[in-house]
Amino acid sequence: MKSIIKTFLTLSFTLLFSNAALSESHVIEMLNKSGNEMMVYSKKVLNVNVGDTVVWKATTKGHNVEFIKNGTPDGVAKFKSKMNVDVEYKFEIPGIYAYWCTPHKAMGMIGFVVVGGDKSNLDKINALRFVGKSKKLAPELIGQL
Ligand SMILES: [Cu+2]
Repeated sequence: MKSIIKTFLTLSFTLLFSNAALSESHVIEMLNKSGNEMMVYSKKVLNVNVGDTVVWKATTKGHNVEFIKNGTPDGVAKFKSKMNVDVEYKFEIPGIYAYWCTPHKAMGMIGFVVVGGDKSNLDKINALRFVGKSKKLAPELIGQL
């Protein structure tokens, strides 16, 4: 009986930890200022695994997260968070996700998440139209994907 319990516990722990290793949580801060940059996400390019969650923290107010139209893999629903609050998103579909902060999209507040190392929608990402300061920044970031 004792050995059965021991086996059960060992198995439970193994499952628990392998699960934790499979799906991670990543944090990106939404900031008014970082070094000498204004209006930025703390990580502009992030690679995650399928099933991982990203939490965008409203470290400073006045920001949000909006997936750019045609800037996500096929089958991903429209996503636009409320202003001023922490927001999280679980990435289930592989591919490149391009997003921006709605009020600061022309100030370079853009970001990219690559899910599962899948860059099959890179052509669509390259075809996106960015505005203002983001016009120059976007190709630089896309080059890092
Ligand atoms: Cu913003």
